[in-house]
Amino acid sequence: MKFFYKISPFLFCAIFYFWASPVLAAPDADHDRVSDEDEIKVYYTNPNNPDTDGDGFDDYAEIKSGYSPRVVGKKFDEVDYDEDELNDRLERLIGTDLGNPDTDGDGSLDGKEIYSGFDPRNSDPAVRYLAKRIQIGIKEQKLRMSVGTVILAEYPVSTGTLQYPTPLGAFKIDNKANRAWSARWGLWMPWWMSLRHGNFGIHELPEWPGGKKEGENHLGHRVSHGCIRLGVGPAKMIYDWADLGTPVQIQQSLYGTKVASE
Ligand SMILES: [Ca+2]
Ligand SMILES: [Ca+2]
Ligand SMILES: [Ca+2]
Ligand SMILES: [Ca+2]
Repeated sequence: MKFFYKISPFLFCAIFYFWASPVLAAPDADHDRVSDEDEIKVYYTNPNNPDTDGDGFDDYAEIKSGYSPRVVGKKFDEVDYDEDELNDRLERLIGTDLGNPDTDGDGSLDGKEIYSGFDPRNSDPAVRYLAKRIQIGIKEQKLRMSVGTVILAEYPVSTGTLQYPTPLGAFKIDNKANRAWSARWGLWMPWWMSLRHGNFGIHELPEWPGGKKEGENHLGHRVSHGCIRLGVGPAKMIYDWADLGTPVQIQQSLYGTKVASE
């Protein structure tokens, strides 16, 4: 008994922890540090194989570094296991079931819900709306699309030059057109989303009457006349996604303080 009086309280705690941990820890049959329950219900991995996809990295290491433990060489955001148009990274972030295409069982796919502003975790009409939001960071030259508190994606943009800076502040999409003509600058603006009643807006890389289109290499640089220019692909996708009235917050930085509402 004398021995116990001599060991430090810290050592005593450590001994207790290692003695008690097999009892306290959740069952983990393959000892890969992902519990059986998480393997079966969350990640859809094999609870009896520490390296489900056989790529030499165990399930835990892959999950920790953002890789899918189910598909070799793919990150979570490159895999849509249940084919519901919502990738595995977003499913984990939102808390939907990455193995069930219709988590709340209301007949509408998780991906369809989230991109149209609905909560795929809840079919109750009273609480199922998630607000769509666009943020633009001048410093980062990026447009971010979100629903509720979930960031769906970020895309490179080109905003105004120092001479024609993009205004900062809170705006709303107040008009949309597949293709708008700028009389002032003599160019076409595909997938036009107007802010401040046409004073400036968001659109795809512009096109000149001769058919020349601005190059993608301008994205990430401040070369516009004040508008926010998006690449081919994201421009139409955001045009289709954003409803009239969708708030657009233009900030010096996406990580800085928010600009007060107009
Ligand atoms: Ca395990
Ligand atoms: Ca693996
Ligand atoms: Ca999915
Ligand atoms: Ca659903």
